[in-house]
Amino acid sequence: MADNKKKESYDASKIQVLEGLEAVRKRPGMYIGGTGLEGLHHLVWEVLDNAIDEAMAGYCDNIEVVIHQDGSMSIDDNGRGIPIDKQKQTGKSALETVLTVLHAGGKFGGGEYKVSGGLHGVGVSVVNALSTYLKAEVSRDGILYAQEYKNGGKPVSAVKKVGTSTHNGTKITFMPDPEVFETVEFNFKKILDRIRQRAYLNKGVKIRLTDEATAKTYSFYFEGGIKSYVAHMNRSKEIVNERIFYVEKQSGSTIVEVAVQYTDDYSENVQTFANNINTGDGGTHLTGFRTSITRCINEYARKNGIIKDVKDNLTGDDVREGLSAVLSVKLPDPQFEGQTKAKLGNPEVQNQVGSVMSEYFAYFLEENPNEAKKIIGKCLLSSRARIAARAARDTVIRKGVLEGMTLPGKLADCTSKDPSQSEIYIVEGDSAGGSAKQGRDRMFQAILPLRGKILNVERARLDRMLSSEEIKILIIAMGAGIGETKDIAKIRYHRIVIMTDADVDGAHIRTLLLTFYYRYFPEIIDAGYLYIAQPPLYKIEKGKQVFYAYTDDDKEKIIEDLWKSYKEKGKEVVVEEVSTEETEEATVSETIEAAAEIAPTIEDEVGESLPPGVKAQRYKGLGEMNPSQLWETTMDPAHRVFLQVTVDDAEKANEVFSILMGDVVEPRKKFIQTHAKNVKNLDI
Ligand code: 0RA
Repeated sequence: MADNKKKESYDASKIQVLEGLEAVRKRPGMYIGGTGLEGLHHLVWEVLDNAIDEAMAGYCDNIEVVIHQDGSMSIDDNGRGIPIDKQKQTGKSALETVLTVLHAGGKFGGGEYKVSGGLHGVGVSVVNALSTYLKAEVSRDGILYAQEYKNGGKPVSAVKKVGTSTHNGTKITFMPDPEVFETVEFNFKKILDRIRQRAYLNKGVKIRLTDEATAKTYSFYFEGGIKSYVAHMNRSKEIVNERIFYVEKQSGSTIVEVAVQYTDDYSENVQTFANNINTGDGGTHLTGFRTSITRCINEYARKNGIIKDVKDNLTGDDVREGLSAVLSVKLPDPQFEGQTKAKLGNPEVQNQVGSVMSEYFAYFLEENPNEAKKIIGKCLLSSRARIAARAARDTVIRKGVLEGMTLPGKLADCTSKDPSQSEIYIVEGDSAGGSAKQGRDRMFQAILPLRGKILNVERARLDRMLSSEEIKILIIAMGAGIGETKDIAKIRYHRIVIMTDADVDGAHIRTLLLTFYYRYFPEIIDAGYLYIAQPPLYKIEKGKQVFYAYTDDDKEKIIEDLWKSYKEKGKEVVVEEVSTEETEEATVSETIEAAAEIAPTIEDEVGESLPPGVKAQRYKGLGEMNPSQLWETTMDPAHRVFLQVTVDDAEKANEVFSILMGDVVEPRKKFIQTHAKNVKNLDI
């Protein structure tokens, strides 16, 4: 596309003509990734990012997004407005060309910092192709133009002058096609999250989202840009340097923007972006950033006599611990690499980011000696701890505690050696463990009873963690190693089931286990191997009939049905099977929220009036179930209800973990107060 590279003022002749829209309707997945919820929202991102492009080019500072009551969406910006002059190649207006011809964005190359890459940047014509209705309203030079489209991008008429306007801009209103999408219902939260992030990444741009149905409006505008983003990321953390390092500078044709703040975390949280696209797999910008921050810190420390010998230099790992940063680059022609196109490839960017960082982060350290001292103190602490941890781990590994593969005595293993068939139940307490061992199908179900509360690993390092007997046993039982010797391919079970009591202690143990997996075995969660068992809360008996209720609603329904049948005397009781679904999905964060909400309300009695002859019992713990009941209600694949643990929103989950498990007390209190309205006595 050599002729796309010309840099000239935009007019109709620059609009590129490549393909028609039928292709899009035939294979929507090729253009928007799929026709599910993600695909639907791609339409929103496409129009939104076009508006953001205008902002990046310096022409737009206000964007209004509205989810209309009728199911349509509109995105209104005060950019330049799509050109309306006639386009030579098509003989149509530029506006119509942009909306009906694939890739006819007109903003290719040309030195602009356009959002593009992956599935983005396919062009607004794709939105038109996949909508039953679309209306474009363009304000340019005091005139308001409009054109409408129907049935997948067919113009109803030519562009018309419909009025006057006081500013330039584009408003696109579209109604996604229900014949294309599995769902056409926009997700407010999803859009809100995207808008918030875009607002952080494009300082000075105001973006507003309104949901007409609920009359909710959120407005985002960050003067500080990614500096505010870092502050937001760290809002529930213990801060090392109060003053956030921030720089925005152009190097070559790349705009480099970085914000850095250290927290007392053990992990690193660096979010990287290229042209607003989250580069989750890093790339050249991240490499440049890491190299130069390590060099800056070492140089400053040496110059100020904090580090005397080269051999005492801080390593990249030392500098990364507790490092919280946002790195955003904007460049004219980003190259995205890797399977998911989430890695920036442009080689020149490494030195561009490196040179901006080296210069300005060095200034920052010079100008803020107290902050510099704190940052280096944190890095030195990490360094010392790492040396100690390595020594401790080496001894542990040398001793063969983990490698010896001698399975712990507490583990009642299954017969099957096929991981895809095997499950392990991590059970709270020895008595429940006993019931589970007797009730299980030993062919494919292994039982590991854990005693008491496992260590809170959020604050513990690997060495200390490995000194916890319960954790060690768990790691050995899973068979996938830990730390540098970790190999998920060696895992012995493809279903790891956390089975705890439905009370506060159970919730606490579950949260601790989830933290452990989240911190040390995220691969297990990603692979979908982690589950939470759902034992019933109530047992209701009438004569020989036994019903199990897994929720309070279940219980009420069962009792209601029993009353009904009692009143209709003589009739046999028929109550629908309670559990139908095999698995339900829950994110780690939701699961933890749920854990915080579980509390014993009625311990001993069920609190309902029961028909004569009916007995109801609340299970206080798994231990109260005999082996066959435990099998029937919780472990039998034919009846059980598992919650599969997934991290679909790692950042959010990370935050919830920090809030619930970290050192700072205030946000935890607030979290529990807002999320646990029904909790009567919570002892976290
Ligand atoms: C083509 C060329 C120009 C702007 C746009 C398209 C444009 C598209 C969208 C979609 C939503 N909002 C938008 N704003 C602008 C350049 C216009 C010029 O040079 O005047």
